[in-house]
Amino acid sequence: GQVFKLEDYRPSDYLIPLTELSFRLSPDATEVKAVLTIERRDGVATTAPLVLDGDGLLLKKLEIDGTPLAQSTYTVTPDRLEIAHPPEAKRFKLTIETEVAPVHNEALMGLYLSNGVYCTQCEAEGFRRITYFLDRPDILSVYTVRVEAPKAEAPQLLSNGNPLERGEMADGWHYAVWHDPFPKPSYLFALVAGSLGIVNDRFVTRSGREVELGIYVEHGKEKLADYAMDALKRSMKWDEDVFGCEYDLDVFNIVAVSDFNMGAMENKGLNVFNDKYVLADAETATDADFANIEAIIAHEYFHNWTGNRITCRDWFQLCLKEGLTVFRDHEFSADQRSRPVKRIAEVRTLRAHQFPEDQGPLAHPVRPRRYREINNFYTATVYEKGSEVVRMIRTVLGPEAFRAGMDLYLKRHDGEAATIEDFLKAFEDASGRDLSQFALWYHQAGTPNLTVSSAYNAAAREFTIEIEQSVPPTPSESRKRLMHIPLAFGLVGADGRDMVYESVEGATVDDGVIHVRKRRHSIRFSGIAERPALSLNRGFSAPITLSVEQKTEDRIFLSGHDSDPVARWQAFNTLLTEALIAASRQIRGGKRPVFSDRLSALAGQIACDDALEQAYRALALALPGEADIAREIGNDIDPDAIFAAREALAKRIAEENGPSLRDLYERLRDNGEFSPDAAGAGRRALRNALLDYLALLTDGASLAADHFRLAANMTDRAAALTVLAHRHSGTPQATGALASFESRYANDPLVMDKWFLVQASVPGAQTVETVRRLTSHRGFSMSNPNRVRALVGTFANANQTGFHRADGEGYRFFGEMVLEAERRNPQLAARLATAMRSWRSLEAGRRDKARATLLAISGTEGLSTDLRDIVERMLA
Ligand code: B3K
Ligand code: ZN
Repeated sequence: GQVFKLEDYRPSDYLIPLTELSFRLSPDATEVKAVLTIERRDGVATTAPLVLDGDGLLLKKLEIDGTPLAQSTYTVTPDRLEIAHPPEAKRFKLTIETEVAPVHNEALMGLYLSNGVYCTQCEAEGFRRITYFLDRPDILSVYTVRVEAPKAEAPQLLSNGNPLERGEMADGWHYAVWHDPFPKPSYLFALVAGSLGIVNDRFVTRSGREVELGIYVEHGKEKLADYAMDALKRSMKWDEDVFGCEYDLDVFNIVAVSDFNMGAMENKGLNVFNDKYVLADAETATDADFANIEAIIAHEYFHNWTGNRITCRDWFQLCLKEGLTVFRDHEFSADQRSRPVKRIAEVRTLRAHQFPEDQGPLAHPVRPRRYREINNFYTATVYEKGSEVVRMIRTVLGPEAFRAGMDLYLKRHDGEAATIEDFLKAFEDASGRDLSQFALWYHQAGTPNLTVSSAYNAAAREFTIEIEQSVPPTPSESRKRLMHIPLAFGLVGADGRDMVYESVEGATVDDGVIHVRKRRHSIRFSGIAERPALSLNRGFSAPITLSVEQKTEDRIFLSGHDSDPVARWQAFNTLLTEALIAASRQIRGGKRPVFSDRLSALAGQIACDDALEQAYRALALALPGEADIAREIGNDIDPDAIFAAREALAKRIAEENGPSLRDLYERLRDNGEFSPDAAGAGRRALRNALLDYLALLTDGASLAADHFRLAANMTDRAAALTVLAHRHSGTPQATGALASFESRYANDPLVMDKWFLVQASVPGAQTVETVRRLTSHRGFSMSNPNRVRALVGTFANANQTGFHRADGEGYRFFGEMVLEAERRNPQLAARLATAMRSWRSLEAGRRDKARATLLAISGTEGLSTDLRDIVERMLA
């Protein structure tokens, strides 16, 4: 396939200042008429051909300035329209008529039907599946859109911008016209038409603009959109307060659809959402669902400035809008909920998704230089690491200079398609600082590692930290340059307070941050009265790995005393990880695992320490996941040994602390109204974390069964169901709970996804058969991405012992599913396939079997560019 390269970027010869579209909607023959005002760019020769992108299009009519084009003056294929000799005039009007079939569009890109609702998805290159166009993000155009449909089938007709006009037509049809005054790239175009329930509200911006808010959902689901609406209004207010960004149209609409390739899409004034991230109430959604809805509603709304008003020059700049907008939604959630708890959750997500990507065959820089299929670059690296890089800019510059840089960026590039260089320049100009070494975070792939040791010299009252940085090689980048790593730290004294030093040499240290810029730093602090415990990467100031020589004593101390909650959590998590790695080695060597008494005692203390936030305690009690442990081990992975080690430690913690955990569990019992806020969620998280341990003790199954039966909300019900299915699989309690859940929610596909998910993640060799059987369940469908991700995605990503079954059956089944998904929806299949990205770190037997599956996929004829790209990179 073709490789697109950053260095090949050049501006288009032609621009499209105005785009007028009209749609006559019908499931198998929608007529699309595009009237494009085309303008030759200054200095471009009149002989330059006009080449428009298409994808599977059928051309019905072509005119320039009202005159049909002679066959000999253009060439057309489904994927390309070339007009060899456009008019000599600087501006002309090109009219293109195409016909598309939404009902047959199973790739869910372009115009398609979801549950009878017409909707679009154009990012990254879906607009070319609607009409021929310069389908690239640096072509900004003002759109006017007319939509026509039978009124009975589609009472609601929506597009971007403000509503201009609507009216009746013959034969029961009607129309609506929308106008979006803000020039935008084609990937932000959207259209929705259908019969939907509406939730309305209003927001008045700080300068007094009255904005009509609308959330469109399936009829009967209106109540389930209340939380999303509330989150939207809070987002609008927060963006004004924190970033000075105000909304700019008279309406803001959100539509929830059930067939969607990702979470949601930020189309100007008309966000389209996967309904999973809109619909929620206590009965059907977990606390995690509520938190996701809040974050994604905010994320898409925040794109209005970071993405829409300022968009990307080309797709290599994707992190310009995504990394920045993730950073903004993280900050929003931190402000709405608990900042430390949010940050710990971010760290866990980054480690679980971005680290394995960065440390495996799919590694790429936050701003890639090459791609074969851009849809495969909506990755954890672009999004999550991209957000970490923005966070580090704030750490390096400080909050005031950061805000000044953001203001300058927004002002300077409003209405433009910008680059990462533009973004960094705004911060350099606003702060007077040089970010050239820092910029490597965008350009260089791989997770940097810092090796750290320290020594205390009592006589000299000096504390010395030795730091060495390295960046491991990644595909096509074997030699790495030295990075600028802002490492937040503290020297924790015996009283738990940070010690104050008199002077420091060996690196720039300011405001609790060591600026690591060289290969090696030897940093000496003077005036230190006693040996401190060293707290590193506080607040997770840099997305790196640390190899720290540190006494267990110090880690235990920091687990109880570090004033930085993230580092405190990290200290305990490191203790757990080290114990689990050692135990899995013992198990592999045929021995019984040994754990120290102090570790389980510490777990009990943290669980019961009422001075700590409940959500924090829940996070601390969650043992490192099997995949986390595998990543830390690095190679020759045996998932069964890791699983056994984790089970043994959980059991040990439960047994050592049984009565106190049980007592706390009782004290946390729910009594009163459900509230999805952080405090309520924290209490439930802690209680459910306790249940997970208590379920390992005698009568655990009946305790979990009671928890399930008495649950008054989905968080508790799903937690109990998981404990029963995972820890007491096959017992009457587990079987009964699964059956009762199924009958209660049989008609609610989003809740049934949880039922699929729970069963797909049951540890052990037999789950592959369960999952295979569930693919024939009447609630399952290979053409709905949420269903596929809940069942097949969960099996591959969240079931280490099932997926990595020693005989390779997990991989074989998965390979079949990927190919099955691929026939309809290449994007979904490619994303699914990335679950195999860490195959090389497995022990030899599994590695060979995983490889055989990847080879079988790559040997399949007629593979999509999407899947081929992923599989070939994984095999390279
Ligand atoms: N910008 C979209 C993602 C589009 C993915 C295209 N394959 C959602 C978001 O990041 O907000
Ligand atoms: Zn985004």
